Amino acid sequence: MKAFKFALAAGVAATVMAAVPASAQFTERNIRISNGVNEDHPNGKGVEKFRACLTDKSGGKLKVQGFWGNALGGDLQATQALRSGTQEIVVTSSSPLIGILPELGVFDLPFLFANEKEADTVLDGSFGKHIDTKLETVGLVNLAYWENGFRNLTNSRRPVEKWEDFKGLKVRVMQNNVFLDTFKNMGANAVPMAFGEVFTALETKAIDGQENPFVTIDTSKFYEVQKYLSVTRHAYTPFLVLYSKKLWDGLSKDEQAALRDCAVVARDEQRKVSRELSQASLNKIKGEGTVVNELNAQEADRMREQAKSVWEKHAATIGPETVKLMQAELEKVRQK
Ligand code: 2Q2
Repeated sequence: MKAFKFALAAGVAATVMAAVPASAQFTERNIRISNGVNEDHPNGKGVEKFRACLTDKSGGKLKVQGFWGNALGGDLQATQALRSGTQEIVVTSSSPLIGILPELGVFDLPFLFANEKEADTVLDGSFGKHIDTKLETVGLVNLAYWENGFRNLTNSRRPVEKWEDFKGLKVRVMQNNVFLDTFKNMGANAVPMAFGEVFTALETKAIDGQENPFVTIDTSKFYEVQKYLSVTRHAYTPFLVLYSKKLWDGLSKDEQAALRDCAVVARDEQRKVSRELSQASLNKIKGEGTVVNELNAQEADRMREQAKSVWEKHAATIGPETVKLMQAELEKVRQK
């Protein structure tokens, strides 16, 4: 009986391990993923999928540990930890990293993408690869582009229905010159600030407003300290899923392949959840008493016109070649 039980247990183990070829090289590793957002953000589901996929591919050798709400430091700080090789992964907006790689500023250009399809096609195609190659030169391996989402303005003072309504509003922006100028250009008093400080700054009225996608306004509870939400969709800044190049170079080919594949499997899940939650988050924010306004088509056009000078001003710093390549890719998507 004992022998039978043993054989059974060994059989089960053999079935579990069958997915991983005997020749595959995996070492026991603990992979830390830093997030600025909270775990109920779609990134939570993304990290869950990433973990399950890696368990599968590595026979349980690659273990994933998620950290939430800036527990391992803000986006920039965590990214620097990757560059010095003391931390494995950060899921970060591209925007706070333009000091490290100016080309990333292309994603901050106001009204760049019109919809999710444009964003997905450009990010998952050759333009995304163009940026990935540049990221490697600064010590960062981008595994995939996840969704942050279209950004919308919230504030505690008044509904913003046309660009003149920005006048005098003290709005937190990411630590990024393109955003700083976009909001200054609208007449706002733009204040660059790390994400982790935003809730308290809104609560204490040190600032009037901020801008983020619905899911972040929901999961970071900004609606609790904001009265108005204007659906401006003024930018779509992607999330990068970055791995420390220093640590990456010490991984086996099998480990690298598993990490890349799983970040993409997780991306599809993360985007799906993000898009589903977006509407639910908006409903929740409304239900909590936030006054929501859409922009009418004419005012949206005027805002886009007003933002054009920001493109002109920043093309040189971002790199004219990168801006042109982005425009060419967008034209291709729009012709389809
Ligand atoms: O407004 C922001 O700073 C956000 O979009 C954050 O960059 C983003 O949510 C990250 O902190 C993600 O972990």
